[in-house]
Amino acid sequence: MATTNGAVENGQPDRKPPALPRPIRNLEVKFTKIFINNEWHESKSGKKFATYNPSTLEKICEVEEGDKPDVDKAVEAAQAAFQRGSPWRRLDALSRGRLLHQLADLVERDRATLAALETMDTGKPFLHAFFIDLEGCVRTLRYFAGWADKIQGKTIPTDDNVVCFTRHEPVGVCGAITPWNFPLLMLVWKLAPALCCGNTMVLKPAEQTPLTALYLGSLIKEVGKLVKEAASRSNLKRVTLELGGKNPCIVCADADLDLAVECAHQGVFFNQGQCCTAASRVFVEEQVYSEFVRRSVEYAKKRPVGDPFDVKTEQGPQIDQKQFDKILELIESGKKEGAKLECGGSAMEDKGLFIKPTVFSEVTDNMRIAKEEIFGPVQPILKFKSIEEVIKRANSTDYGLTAAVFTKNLDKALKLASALESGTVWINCYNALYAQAPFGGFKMSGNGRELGEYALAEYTEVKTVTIKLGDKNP
Ligand code: NW8
Repeated sequence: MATTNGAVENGQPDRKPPALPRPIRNLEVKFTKIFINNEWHESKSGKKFATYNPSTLEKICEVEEGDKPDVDKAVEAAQAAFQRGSPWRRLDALSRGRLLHQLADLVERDRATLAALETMDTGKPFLHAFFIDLEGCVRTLRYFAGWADKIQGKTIPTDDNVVCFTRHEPVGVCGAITPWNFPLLMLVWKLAPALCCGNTMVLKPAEQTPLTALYLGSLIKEVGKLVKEAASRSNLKRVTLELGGKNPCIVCADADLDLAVECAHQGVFFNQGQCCTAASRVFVEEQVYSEFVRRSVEYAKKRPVGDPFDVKTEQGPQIDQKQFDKILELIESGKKEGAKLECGGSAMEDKGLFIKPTVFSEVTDNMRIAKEEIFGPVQPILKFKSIEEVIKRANSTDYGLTAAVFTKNLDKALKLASALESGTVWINCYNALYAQAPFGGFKMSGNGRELGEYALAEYTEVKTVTIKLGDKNP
């Protein structure tokens, strides 16, 4: 039943995701070319690059490799599409929103195919690709579709006899470089707010994982109507960045320990540890430290690692050899620097880029595993004695993306929420991301925000219009 503030009691949404379909294992890859202006193009250089399935190390296919001349061509097309008077610029805001909804419909139609492509390309479990990545994509597209006709300025009273108002105009051609850990979801986080504000976009997916981005091109083609303006602008490019993290997860002695253990575990191991949000420094208060470590090790040992198309699998392979080697090197540094290896600590025996869920206890702040972003399935657990101490230690990093706190004490939770230097603080939960809530970094973790109303500011330019009114009365 709905409550007066619009929330749903018990947090149970009406809209239920579809049941998990049987995963498509041997999907034929249809789209491997560069998508510009609603057409498929070969690269100007004639070059291609191969993309590999990280769980089998087999080549999936070859993809046209874009380079500077191809980017120039894409930017020219995006500028032309943004020309004043072009079909895209003449489109009314409601229709812009409808196009984003239609794209969401097509993503839902082809959800199983997109999830299977994502699993082939990244090695992430199909279960997660289907229920997290694709669910997040659809929600983000629909959320920003709704904003398209609600972007508005303000009317500003001044000291003079003028009418002063602002317009929130699209900035123009937006360039986006998207990462390999959530290829489609991170793309949609940029595409949806950019298009809802009326921009055009040039997008470069990571070389490791281009396939879902290309498939989305085919869906955009179905929606039809792409775009045509050139805006000659100064070279002061606006840049928003979402970078790394060494995110503290603070477990107080008064926490619900079952919840804290489970959330800290999922928080660091989710997506093979390849999350900017990874809970990669777990601070546990001394009274519950040994019990927390014991239960976390139990969890890690039980974590099902293996074939990402198997629905029981929670952890697949790392993305590529380079990341795999880097993670194993950091694990070795942990052993050498005197952390206590509780479980894991090496690669799985079978072929592929699988790494055992690894837990280190007795980790201290100066160790490399406590300072460097690992981006792998490694959980470093540290001990703390007081709240003041843990605030200082949690904040003593150049990063500041997310932080989590587990406590039943509301005063403590709010004190930590204000003291922690990060763009997000989760209390008694983890990875609680919503299309409606902004997400981004403090300090070296980045600039600007994605998702929520705040994301619109990154894709719009504010114009002030001031009209002097006549002095004489009519
Ligand atoms: C956009 C994203 C989500 C969503 C739900 C659950 C678990 C983990 C993630 C997640 C709109 C609506 C929902 C997650 C996704 C990306 C990163 C880390 C965690 N996202 N989710 Cl980088």
